[in-house]
Amino acid sequence: MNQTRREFLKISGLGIGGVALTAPLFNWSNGAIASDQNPAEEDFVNRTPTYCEVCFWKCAGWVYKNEEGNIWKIIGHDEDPHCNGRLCPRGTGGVGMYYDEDRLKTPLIRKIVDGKQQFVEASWDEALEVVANNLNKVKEKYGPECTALFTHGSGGKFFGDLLRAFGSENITAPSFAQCRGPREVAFLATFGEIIASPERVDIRDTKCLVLIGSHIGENMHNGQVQEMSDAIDKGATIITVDPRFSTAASKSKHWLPIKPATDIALLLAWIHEIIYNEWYDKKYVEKYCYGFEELREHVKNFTPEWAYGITALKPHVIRETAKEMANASPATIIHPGRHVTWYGDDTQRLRAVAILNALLGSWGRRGGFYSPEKKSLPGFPHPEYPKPKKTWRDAHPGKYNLAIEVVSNDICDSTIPTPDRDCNFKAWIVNGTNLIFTLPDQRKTLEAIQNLEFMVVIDTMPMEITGYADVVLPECTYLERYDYCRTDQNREPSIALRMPATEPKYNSKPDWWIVRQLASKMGLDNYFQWTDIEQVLDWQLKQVGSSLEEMKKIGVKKFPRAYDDMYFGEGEEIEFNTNTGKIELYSTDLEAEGFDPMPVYTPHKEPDPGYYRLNYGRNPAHTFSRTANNPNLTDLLDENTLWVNPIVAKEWDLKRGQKVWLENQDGIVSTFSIKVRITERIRHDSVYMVHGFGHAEKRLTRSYGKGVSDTELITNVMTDPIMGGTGMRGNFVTFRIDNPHKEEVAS
Ligand SMILES: Nc1nc2c(c(=O)[nH]1)N[C@H]1C(S)=C(S)[C@@H](COP(=O)(O)OP(=O)(O)OC[C@H]3O[C@@H](n4cnc5c(=O)[nH]c(N)nc54)[C@H](O)[C@@H]3O)O[C@H]1N2
Ligand SMILES: Nc1nc2c(c(=O)[nH]1)N[C@H]1C(S)=C(S)[C@@H](COP(=O)(O)OP(=O)(O)OC[C@H]3O[C@@H](n4cnc5c(=O)[nH]c(N)nc54)[C@H](O)[C@@H]3O)O[C@H]1N2
Ligand code: SF4
Ligand SMILES: [Mo]
Repeated sequence: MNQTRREFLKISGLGIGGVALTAPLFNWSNGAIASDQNPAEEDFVNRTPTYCEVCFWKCAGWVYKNEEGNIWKIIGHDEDPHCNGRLCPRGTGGVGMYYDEDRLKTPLIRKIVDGKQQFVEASWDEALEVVANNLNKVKEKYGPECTALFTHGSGGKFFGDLLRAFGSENITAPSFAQCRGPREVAFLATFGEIIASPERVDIRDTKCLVLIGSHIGENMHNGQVQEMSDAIDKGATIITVDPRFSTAASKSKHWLPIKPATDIALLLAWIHEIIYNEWYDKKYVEKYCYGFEELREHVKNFTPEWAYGITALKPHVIRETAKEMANASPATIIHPGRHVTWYGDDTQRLRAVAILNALLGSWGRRGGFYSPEKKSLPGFPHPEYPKPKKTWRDAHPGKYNLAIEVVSNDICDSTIPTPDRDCNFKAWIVNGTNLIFTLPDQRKTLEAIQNLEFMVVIDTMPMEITGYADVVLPECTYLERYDYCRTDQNREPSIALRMPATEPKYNSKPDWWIVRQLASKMGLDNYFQWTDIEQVLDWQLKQVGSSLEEMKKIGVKKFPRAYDDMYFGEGEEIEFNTNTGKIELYSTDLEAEGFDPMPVYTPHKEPDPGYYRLNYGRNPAHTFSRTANNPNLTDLLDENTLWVNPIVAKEWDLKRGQKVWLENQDGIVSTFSIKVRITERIRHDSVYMVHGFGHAEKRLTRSYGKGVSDTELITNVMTDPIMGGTGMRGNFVTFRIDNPHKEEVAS
C-alpha cells in the first residue's frame, strides 16, 4: 500500500507525455508526496477532513500530519461521490500550496515611499482599515453598486455575503463567461435545466461517449476521469472530436481530427443523418420535444458531404459515428464540455449538442444525463440585504439577457469610462482569481484596473493580479482554514466539511475572519450576527440533522435522494422548465431575443500564411495558473511546451527543444520563450500549449519566466452575443526565432 515519492512521479508522468494506446486513462496515487518515508497509516490518528481547493471538482479528503505535527499527505475520502477515495495528482500535490515559501505572508499596502510606489507591510488592522474606508468612500461617492467582486473558490462566498450586505449584487466568477457559461445557457434554453458541476453526465453507464474538444484525461476532473476509465473497460465506444490527438483521442474508437472552429457544421450533419435515417428516438421526440418539424426542415441540406468541405472529416466517418451514437442510444452522451468559450458562437454550438442529445433521448436516461440532487444548507440568519438600485446589466441595457450569471468581462468593460455611460465600476474586490491570466483581453483588464479608485486582492500567492492592488490580503490555504461546507450536486446528495488541519502559516488569515473584521469596520455588523465560523457551520449542519462535531469525525455525509427521479420513468409525463413546457429543439427564448432559434454554421477566420491557430488546454499536473509555482507540482512539470506539427517544424527549421518567441496577429510578442515539441499530435494549421505558464511575477521564484502565457497572446476576443462569453480560440501566432526583447535591453 505504501508508495514512495518516486512511484508517484512515475505514475503521474504517464498522463503527461504521449500515452501509449494500451495505458489506462489515468493511474492514481495514494497521496504520499510530502515525505519519502511512509509510516503506516494506523500511526496517524491525527487526520482532519477537507475538500480540495486545487480545482473546482472539490474532492473530499483526509489530511494527515506526521509526528512533528507537520502536514504529511492528503488522501481521498472513500465515501465521497466526487472522488471515490482517489485524488488526482494536483489534489495530492495540494500540500505544496501550504509549503510554498513564496506565499503571501502578511498584508501589503501600496504606498508612496521616496516618490516611488511600493508595497509596505502592514498589520491586519491597518490594512483592513484602508479597505473598509476606501470601499465606504466609493459607496458614498457613487453608490455601493459601483463595487464588484471577482471571485473563484470557496472563500469568495464570504465576500459575496459582504458585498450583498454592502448593497451590490455584482458578484462574478470567470467560471461563467470564460468557461461553462455557453453550455448552461444552451441547455437551459433546450431542457429548462443547466448542467452545473460536477456535470450530470452518466458516464458510468454509458455505451457511447462523444467528446467534442473535451479532453478528459488531461482535464483531470476526477469523477469523470474515473467513470470514463470504467466505461472504456466495460466496452463503451468513445468518439473524440479534437483537432489535436488528445489523451482521450488515444483511447477512442473514432478520433475525428476536425478542422478547428467548424464543429457546428459537424453537429448539424450528425443531426441531419439522425433525422433523415430515422435513427432518432421517435417516442421520446414526439412526447417531449418542441419544434421537430422546423428542425427537420432546417437541417435538410446539411449532409455529411456538405460538412466534409468545411470540417475536413470524410462523409463516411460522419455517417458511421452518427450510427454508433444512435445504436447506443439512449445510453449515449454527447458531452457538453466545460471550458466552451471558443469562437463566440458557443451558445449555438452547445445548443446543437443539446439538440443531438434530445434526438437520441439521452436526457433523463440511464447512460445519458441523470437528474442530480444536492443537499442545501440554509444561510445563517441575517436581516434582509439592501436592494441595489442598479446592477451590472444597467451598464448595457438589453445586452446578454440570457446570461444567468454576472458576466466578468462585461464588468471589466464597464469599468473603462465611455461618454455614453454614467455608471462605471470604481472598486474591485478580487478573491482567488488571477484576472491577468484569466480574463482576455489582458490590455483591457489593465486599462480597467487603471481606472479604478480602489482594488483589494485576496490571494494565497503573489500572483500577477496582486501587483496591481492597492491592498493585498494574504489568505491562508485551504489546509489551514474552515470554509462553508461543500454541498455540490451528484447522484446522491452529500455534504463535505473543510476544517483547518493546522494553524495558518505566516501572518495569513481565512476569508471568513477577514470578512467578519471588515464587516465591523464597514458598519455592517448587523448582517453578521456571529463571532466565529464554527458557530455558523454548527448551526447550518444542525438544520439538516448533523453537527460540526459529527462532520469533524466523518468528513462527508451522504443523504438519501428526496426524489426518485434520477432517470425518467417509462412514458412518464414531464413538464420541462421552458416556455413551451417541452424540450425545445426550436428555442423560443433565443427567437424572442432576436437570435437564430436553431443553430447555424458561420465560417470563422483562418490563419494567414505563416501564422498558426493558438490552441490551448490542460495538463494533468496543473490547474490554470494557480499551481505553476507549487513545489510538488513543478517537480512533475515546470514549464509548458509548444506543440508543433513536423511539417511546420520543417518549414521553419525548428528543432526539438529549441526556444522560440511567439507573435500574434495584433503584433503582441510573448514576454518569454517556449520550447518546441515536435509532434504529429497537432494539426499543421495550429500550435498548442498548456494554459497557466509564463508567469511574469518575480516573486513566484519557481515559475517566473517559465514558458509562455497563452493569455497574453489572446487579444482577439470573439464575444458571444447571447451570453457575453469570451471566445478565445481565434488567435494566430507566428514564430520569432531570435530574442525579440534583446534590442529593447540594448537601447
Ligand atoms: N487564456 C486562458 N484563459 C482562461 C482559460 C484558459 O484555458 N486560457 N481558462 C478559463 C477557465 S476554464 C477558467 S475556470 C478560469 C479560471 O480562472 P482562475 O480561477 O482565475 O484561475 P487561476 O489562474 O488559477 O487563478 C486562481 C487564483 O486564486 C489564487 N488562489 C488559490 N487558492 C486560493 C485560496 O485558497 N484563496 C485565495 N484567496 N486565493 C487562492 C491563486 O493563487 C490564483 O491567483 O480561467 C479562464 N481563462
Ligand atoms: N488538470 C486539469 N484539469 C482541469 C483543469 C485544470 O486546470 N487542470 N481545469 C478544469 C476546468 S475549470 C475546465 S473548464 C476544464 C476544461 O477542459 P475541457 O472542457 O475538457 O476542455 P477545453 O479546455 O475547452 O478544450 C481543450 C481541448 O479542445 C481542443 N480544441 C481546440 N480547438 C477545438 C475545436 O475547434 N474543436 C474541437 N472539437 N476541439 C478543439 C483542444 O485541442 C483540447 O484538447 O478542465 C477542468 N479540469
Ligand atoms: S480533481 Fe484533483 S485537483 Fe480537482 S478537486 Fe479533485 S483532487 Fe483536487
Ligand atoms: Mo473552467
